[in-house]
Amino acid sequence: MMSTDDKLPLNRRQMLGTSALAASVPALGGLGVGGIGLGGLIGAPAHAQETAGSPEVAPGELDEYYVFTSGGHSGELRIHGMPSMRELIRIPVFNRESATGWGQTNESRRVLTEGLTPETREFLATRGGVYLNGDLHHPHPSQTDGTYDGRYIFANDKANSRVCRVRLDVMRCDRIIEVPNAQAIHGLRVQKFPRTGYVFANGEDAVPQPNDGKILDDGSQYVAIFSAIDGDTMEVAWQIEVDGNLDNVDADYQGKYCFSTCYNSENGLTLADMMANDEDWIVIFNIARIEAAVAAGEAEIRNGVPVLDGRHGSPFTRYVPVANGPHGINTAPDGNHVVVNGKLSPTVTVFDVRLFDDLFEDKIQPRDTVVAEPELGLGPLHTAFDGRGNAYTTLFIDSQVCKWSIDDARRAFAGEEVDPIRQKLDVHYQPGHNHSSMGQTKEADGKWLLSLNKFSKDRFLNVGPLKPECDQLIDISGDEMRIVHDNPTFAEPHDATIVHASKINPVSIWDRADPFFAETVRMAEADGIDLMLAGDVIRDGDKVRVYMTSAAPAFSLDSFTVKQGDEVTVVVTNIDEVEDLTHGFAIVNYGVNFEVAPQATASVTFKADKPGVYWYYCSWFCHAMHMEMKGRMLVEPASA
Ligand code: CUK
Ligand code: CUA
Repeated sequence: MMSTDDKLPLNRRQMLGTSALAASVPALGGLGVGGIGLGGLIGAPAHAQETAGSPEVAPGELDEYYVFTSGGHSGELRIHGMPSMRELIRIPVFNRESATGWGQTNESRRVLTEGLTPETREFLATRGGVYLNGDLHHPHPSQTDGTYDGRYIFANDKANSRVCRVRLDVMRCDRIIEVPNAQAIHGLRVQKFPRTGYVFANGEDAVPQPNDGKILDDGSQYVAIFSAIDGDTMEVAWQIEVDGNLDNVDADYQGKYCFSTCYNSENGLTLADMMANDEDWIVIFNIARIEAAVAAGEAEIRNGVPVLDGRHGSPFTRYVPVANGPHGINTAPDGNHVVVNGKLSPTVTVFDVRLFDDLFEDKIQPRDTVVAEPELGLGPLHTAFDGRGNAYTTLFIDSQVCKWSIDDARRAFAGEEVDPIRQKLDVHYQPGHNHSSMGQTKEADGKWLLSLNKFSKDRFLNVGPLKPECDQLIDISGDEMRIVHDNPTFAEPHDATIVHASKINPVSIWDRADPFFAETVRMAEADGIDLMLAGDVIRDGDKVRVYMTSAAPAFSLDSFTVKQGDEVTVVVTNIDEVEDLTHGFAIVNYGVNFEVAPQATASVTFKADKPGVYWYYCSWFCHAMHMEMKGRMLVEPASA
């Protein structure tokens, strides 16, 4: 195998060594625990108890924060309570989910299919009609004036180039769009000011444009696409072509700029090529200039979306060189500083957004916007903030979190003799993202830090070769960081958002007028059915619509009869009005199951191609007579 070391400048090899990067994953069990000494800063004393933070939430007590955690390649979104770190619920999004019927009910399939391109729908026609996988990395709630407004949470799907929106009132995904032209939507953040507004989404991988069959084995002919999606309409507002690729993204607090990291400025098609150059860059997008050009009709319409050219020399973008292979990019709650995490470089690069106006007016050079570049340790991936001027950067290779002062980093950069590093804390092991409470808003409160570690190794009972990840809760309220809790998580939280509970106000019972099942209500109305009183079977050729209610502990139909070969739609309306009284509807040996929460309607459509007697039953335990909450689907043979 060809060595990538040959292509790297000597200083990079020394700082990190690509071989060290490759070797780090299997070898780091010991390395992470002991740390590799840097000035005695490593490891907070385990006994440090000066600060107030305790993860204990007594039985019956509620957590102070919601944590919206990505499910990675599980495709779902999860909610934990903080500080207990109890997992509260899972919200299916890009995955197929058995308990709720996500991906099976007509209501969820509408969400999963209506935002797909015609080509993708055709592609999926022989594959069950919906994607069965997704890779959700970056869940970010909508903001107004720099803080959470409780409306929505948005997230990306890297695996199938989609962006979703989850309603925070019912905690359900109501819209998924496929982003055309771009491939592998990875970095995602929202516009903070004046509101969301835009959802910014990075197409990580460059492809031929249009990607219609030409292979072009020269990566320099591939183009990556940055997208701004309107969070209200979930339509792509505009796209912009960039040089290189796009990894992570963040936005400013002024509503003027957003910015992405690029780790493949080489447009390489192999690992060696992607790491070839000494430097990559961040690209800064000028939102006002882009909007003006789109409004003036200067964009090319490609697959229904206005696309501008933002490659080098464009008025819409500026490229600022940073060390090879940057990853996370994080705006500080002070509203001015943006931290770019070096990954392959032991440094982070700090930008001051107040200099971006001058940059776009060509009054200063790109690197003049850099105001600090502290060396923190090996493998900086992501940075969080406490609102008191400190930053917390994960060091993947060192298995540490490094706490440092932004102000001191600036002073050191300006030539003063000052060490910006405050503390290094061992985490277990190999942290990716980390998050502070309210830290991605101007209301950062500096209480908690969550380190999302990629490896758990020895921290939990051995469950076989496939191990959980390890999320660690760190008290940052005092001068010293202190780990107070470990919890395992299934594949694979990349990112999380920690929101004070006061910002989120979900309902407990569905509104009958909710748009989520409005289409099904319209279908019933066309059949002359009142869903709250239903117990009907409507035949329409070989289509049969079965309407029933559920009220603990009975469905309104004890049985219904269809013919083999019929296309059957079963519509269940939960008329119970009691909080938490969810019913389910499962048909044995027919592969059907879904959930119907209080006052909701849910439906499923299938072909009754097996004759015989099939019991249906309530699958969500609802009553002392829950076992008896059932009935029979009678499928008469076609020959009868
Ligand atoms: S990326 Cu996973 S550790 Cu997808 Cu936000 Cu950095
Ligand atoms: Cu209804 Cu169980």
